[in-house]
Amino acid sequence: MSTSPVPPEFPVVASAFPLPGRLTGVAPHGSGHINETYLATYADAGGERRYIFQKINHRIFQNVPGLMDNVRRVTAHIAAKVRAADGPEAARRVLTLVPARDGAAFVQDAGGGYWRVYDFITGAHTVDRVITPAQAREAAQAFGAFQAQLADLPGGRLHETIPNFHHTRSRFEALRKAVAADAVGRAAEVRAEIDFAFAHEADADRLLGLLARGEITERVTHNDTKINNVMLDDVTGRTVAVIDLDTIMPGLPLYDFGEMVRTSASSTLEDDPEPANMHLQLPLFRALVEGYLGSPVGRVLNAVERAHLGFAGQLMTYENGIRFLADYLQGDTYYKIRHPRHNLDRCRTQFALVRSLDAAQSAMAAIVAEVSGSP
Ligand code: ADP
Ligand code: GN1
Ligand code: MG
Repeated sequence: MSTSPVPPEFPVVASAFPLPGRLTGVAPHGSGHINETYLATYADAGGERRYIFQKINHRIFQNVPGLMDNVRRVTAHIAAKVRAADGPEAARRVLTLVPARDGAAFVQDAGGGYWRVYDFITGAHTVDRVITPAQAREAAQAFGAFQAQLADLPGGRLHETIPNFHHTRSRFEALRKAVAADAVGRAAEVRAEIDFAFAHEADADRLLGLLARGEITERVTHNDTKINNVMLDDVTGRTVAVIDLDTIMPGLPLYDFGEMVRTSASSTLEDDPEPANMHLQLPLFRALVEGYLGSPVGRVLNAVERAHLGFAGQLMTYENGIRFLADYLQGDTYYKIRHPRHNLDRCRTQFALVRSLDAAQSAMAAIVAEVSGSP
């Protein structure tokens, strides 16, 4: 899939939402791999207002009404909490859906595409890469606090917006199928990556085994805790809000922490074309552990979960690597790509990080023990 410019149906879609004033500009926004995100500006005599329009990728999210039901429940629940705690700041601390004119949380365009609108969170930004331990600590604290906010979400189990999303065994079987089918004739070229993936197969079952034996617990988790899914204040650098709520569903806290390690304790971007640039940065890992264990979630993690914080990083990095590899083998049908070898670059750089994480398991365990033991 490649990135698309603002589509021709945009004005009709925009007119379905009761936004004040006149649409004065719209442009693609952000660097997400799945949805199409646009920043739209409206103006009237009172000034300018900005909104985020998103066309939801419904080839990937096949139950959009269910997904939007999750988003509505989660945002309403968090909004009630931040209104109580944060007063006037509350509007920035959670995504706020703008209902369509008919009151629905989304609209469908003539081609069947699904669209939603959020208030633009002002005075904040996202980063694609963590540079300082302070940023890593902040992100981990934010995702930990976010998960704690959802611990008492009423209304029953959330929809699984992508079934088996972090079921690494299923991801592995999908790769095996993609290799066997070799739909676009790329398998020979990536033999080394396939061999690496197959050699690490046993890892796919480790957390699933702990879950099956009741040693770790399912909770409501974010499941996509990439650093660019947390908005940071332009002035203070502190967390404003956790965003990208499409994959919130039952999951494991270790998936959330592991995904943070992958994106926030690494030395370069996930798609760096030079895998040798990619390795674990232990000071950033330490900051993540401090932030996560210091957040309200730290109080609910058991000893088994703590003991697997480092492994979780390795597993999520492996999982992303095999997903990128499977997509490359299938002809790039899932992630947005900017060039033909993009998924292969991503895969190779993820596997470099898996190696680095594997080599650092005991160093990571020592850090977790040290941070857990400190007052
Ligand atoms: P994707 O699922 O494609 O990653 P996201 O929901 O994460 O989509 O949005 C992509 C980017 O758009 C984010 O990384 C962020 O920079 C920006 N963004 C999303 N929602 C908002 C918002 N309400 N206010 C300001 N920026 C936003
Ligand atoms: C996708 O939507 P985005 O860009 O935040 C993907 C994640 C991957 C990530 C890899 C729904 O996240 O699972 O970890 O790319 N989201 C989905 O960068 O598949
Ligand atoms: Mg995102």
